[in-house]
Amino acid sequence: MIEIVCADITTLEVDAIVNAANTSLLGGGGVDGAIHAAAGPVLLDYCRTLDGCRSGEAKLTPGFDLPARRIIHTVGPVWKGGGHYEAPLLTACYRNSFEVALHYGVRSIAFPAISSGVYGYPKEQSAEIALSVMLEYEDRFERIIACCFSDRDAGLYRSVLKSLRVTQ
Ligand code: AR6
Repeated sequence: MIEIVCADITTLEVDAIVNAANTSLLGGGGVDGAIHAAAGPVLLDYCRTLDGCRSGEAKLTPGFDLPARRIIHTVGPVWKGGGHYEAPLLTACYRNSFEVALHYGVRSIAFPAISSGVYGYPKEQSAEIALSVMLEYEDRFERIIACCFSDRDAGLYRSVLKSLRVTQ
């Protein structure tokens, strides 16, 4: 079951939230900054032990002070015009996050719109990738939440999901 919500992902009570991190895993701005601020400084200490994360891969930490039990950190591609493996890398972010989640028994998971902020991925194309992979995994989770950060983004997600379901 895929739910599209407009919310601050740090407030969601789910088994795991996904972080749109960078390769250092040592924090940053955007959703990454919000997650580190809400989880507390012990998250940074834990992340220092992980030796970073490559683009497309995913690593798990506890949620610490968050309502979510766990955080799955993934690193989206920086948009460079579309000819630099951005689409397969973004697809890998969602797939690898789901695979890590399944491995740890996660039943409810929330994703931000990975790469669609500072990393500049065009919003509609990133929504198509996000929702296509969510549809692949829909039957294996109780809740999959696409957590948008504006009503406009949530509207885009709703229309993309509708068209993907029609063509399925
Ligand atoms: N809850 C949900 N979504 C959010 C929140 C939030 N609290 N805050 C922002 N968003 P971005 P990226 C949305 O830039 O493009 C960091 O510095 C935002 O509106 O956070 O993958 C990292 O350290 C956008 O739709 O991530 C990296 O260096 C989406 O989250 C870099 O940014 C992603 O925007 C990663 O860039």
